[in-house]
Amino acid sequence: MPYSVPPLPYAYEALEPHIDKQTMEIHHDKHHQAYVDKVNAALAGTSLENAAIEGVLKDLNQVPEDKRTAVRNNGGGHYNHSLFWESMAPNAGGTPDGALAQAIDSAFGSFSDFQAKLKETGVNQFGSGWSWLVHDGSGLAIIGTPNQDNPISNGKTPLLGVDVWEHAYYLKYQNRRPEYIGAFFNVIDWNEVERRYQEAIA
Ligand code: MN3
Repeated sequence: MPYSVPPLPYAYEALEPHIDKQTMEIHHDKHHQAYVDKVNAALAGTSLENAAIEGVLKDLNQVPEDKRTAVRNNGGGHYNHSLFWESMAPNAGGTPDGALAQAIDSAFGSFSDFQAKLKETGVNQFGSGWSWLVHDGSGLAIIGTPNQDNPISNGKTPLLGVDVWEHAYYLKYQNRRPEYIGAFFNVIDWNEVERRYQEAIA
């Protein structure tokens, strides 16, 4: 089965005013669709055409060499955006609680230190990429990745990612990436991030 773009789990305008409707329409319907079309084209006719995208990205060396860059970029784009839509929700934001809140405090000092580091990593990502909260096998960490690379290709589990490609914010925020990342904190679905954290430590 070729990959397909999952439906957005809320309305395009649901994240207003933090993320605007037009950005969501273009980002979900056009950008994500383009990644899906291109990874499907790259994997068509290979032994991986029915493989789950997560497994493909965990070991990119299994991808035929002449398809590997296309799969890394576009398969990564598909996987990253699928996570991204689910990491946001209307009437969300705030702070995590329970075990995840404790893990954040112990890894970063405090929730506001965590916020500052996720933001700084996104602001300092040169060009296009992502800033991630990951579980690296021993605990929580924040890392940046260029382009559509994903932490799973380096053995880490992504818990939360903020897309810092210009297409994620330019219509509303233009060059103000720090402001966009600040606004992103108002739409994080901490229940989903907590669910991923519990899965990572299970
Ligand atoms: Mn994007």
